[in-house]
Amino acid sequence: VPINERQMTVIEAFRHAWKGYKDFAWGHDELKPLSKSYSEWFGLGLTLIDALDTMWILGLKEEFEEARKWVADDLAFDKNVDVNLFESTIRILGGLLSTYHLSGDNLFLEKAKDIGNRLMPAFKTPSKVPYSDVNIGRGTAHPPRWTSDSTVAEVTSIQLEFRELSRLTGDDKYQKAVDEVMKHVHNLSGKNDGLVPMFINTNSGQFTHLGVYTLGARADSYYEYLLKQWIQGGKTENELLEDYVRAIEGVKKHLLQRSQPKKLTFVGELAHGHFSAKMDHLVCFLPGTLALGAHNGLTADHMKLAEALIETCYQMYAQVETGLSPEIVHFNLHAQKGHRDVEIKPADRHNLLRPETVESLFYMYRFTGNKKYQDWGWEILQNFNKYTRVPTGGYTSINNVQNPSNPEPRDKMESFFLGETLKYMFLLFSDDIDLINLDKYVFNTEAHPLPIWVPA
Ligand code: DMJ
Repeated sequence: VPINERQMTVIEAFRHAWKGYKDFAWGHDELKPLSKSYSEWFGLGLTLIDALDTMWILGLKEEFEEARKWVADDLAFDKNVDVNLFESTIRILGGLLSTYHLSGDNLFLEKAKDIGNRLMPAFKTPSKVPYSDVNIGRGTAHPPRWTSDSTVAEVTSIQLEFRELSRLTGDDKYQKAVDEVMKHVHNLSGKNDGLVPMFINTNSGQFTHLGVYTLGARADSYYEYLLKQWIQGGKTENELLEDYVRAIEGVKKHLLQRSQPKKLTFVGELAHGHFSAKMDHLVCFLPGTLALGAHNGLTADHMKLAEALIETCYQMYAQVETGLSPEIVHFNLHAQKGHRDVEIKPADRHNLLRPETVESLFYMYRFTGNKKYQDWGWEILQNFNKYTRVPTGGYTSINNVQNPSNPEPRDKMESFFLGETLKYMFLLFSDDIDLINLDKYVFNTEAHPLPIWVPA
C-alpha cells in the first residue's frame, strides 16, 4: 500500500524531530531543542530506544540502521543508576521486544533479556508488589524516599512486557512475578465497583489512600492492561476480562457525566464520594481501549461509549486557542453564557506532546473507517507543527496552550512523542490494516506492538 500525503507529513515531522535528537542529544535520554542540548533521566538513550520501532514502521531504514549501531556498540545496562521499573519496562523493555519482533534481529532480544533481568530485583518485597525503583547496576530496589507505596498503574502495567519475555526465553520467572501481582490485585479489597485506588503498599500489599478514583494519572493503564493481557494471552484468562468489564461498569456508574453546553460525555473523578468534573488528557487512552474491547467481542455499549469519549477528547483540543489540549481540563456542568464546555486552570495549561487522543483516533478509524477521525488527527498534527516545532530541529512541550502568540516553549521533547504520538499519527493516516494488524499485535502502553500469542 503506497504511502499517502498525510503519512509523508508524519515522516517529515519524524525526520525533523530526529534531526534535533541526532544533532544535540544523540545517545542521551531527551532532547532539549531550544538550548540545543539534552536531559538525562536514566542515562540509557531513552528517546533512541523508544523510537526504534517507529522508524521501522515508517520505513526509515537509514535512521534505523544508525540507531541499531548505537544499541549494538554503546547501549550498556551495567550502570550504577536508579531507574523507574514501570517507565523502563514500557519504554525500554517494550521498545526492544517490539523491535525484535518487527526486525527479527537478535540483538534486540539479547538487550531485552539483559534489562529484564536487571529489573527483577524490584519484585523482592514483603508483598511481592514491586518497588518503584531499581538500581540496574547494583541489583537493589527500593520505594521512593518518602513512602513505601507504589503506584497502582505502575505495578499493573508491566505485565505485557514481562510475560512476552518469558514466552521468548522459555523462562517463566518473569511471567510468574508479574502474574502474581495481577492475581494479588484481583483479590484485594478497597475497590469500588471495579475501580481501584491510586496507591498500593509494598510491605502490606494493601491499597492505600483509599476512596479516590480516577482513570487518569496513577490508575490509567491498570484498566488498559486488564484488557490487553486478556487479548495477548488468547482471551482465556477470565479474571482479567471480569475485572475489566466490572471496571467499565464502575466508570459508567460513578465517573461519567455530561458537560454544558455541548453535552459532551466525560470521565471525571471521585474523591470520598464527591464527584469532580476534572479529566486528565491521559484519560483519552480510554476510547481506544474501549473500541479494542468491542472489536474483541465485548458488548456494543463499549463502542458507543468510545464514540462519545473520543468526541470529548477531540473537543479538548478544538475548544482551545492553539488547537492543542492542556494536560488537565475541567468540564462545565452548568450552562453559562459565553462559556465553553472546557475550562482550564493556569497550572494545567501545558501540553507535553502526549499521544492518548491520537492513539484513540487510530483505533476508532481502524474499527469504523470513519474519515472524520483522520481529519481530527490531521488538525492536531498541523497544530503541533504550528506551535511546538523548533526550527533548528525537534519539537518542544509548551507551557500555555491558550496563548497562540506565545505558547511558552518548555525546551523538552519527551521520548513518547517519537515512540507514540508520531507512530499513532502514521498508523491513523494509513488504510492498510496489515500495518500492525490488531488481530495479531497488541500495543503496550508506550505504543510498542507485541504479538498476540494466539492470533485471531
Ligand atoms: C507514556 O509513557 C505512556 O503512554 C503512559 O501510559 C502514559 N504516559 C506517557 C504518555 O502520555
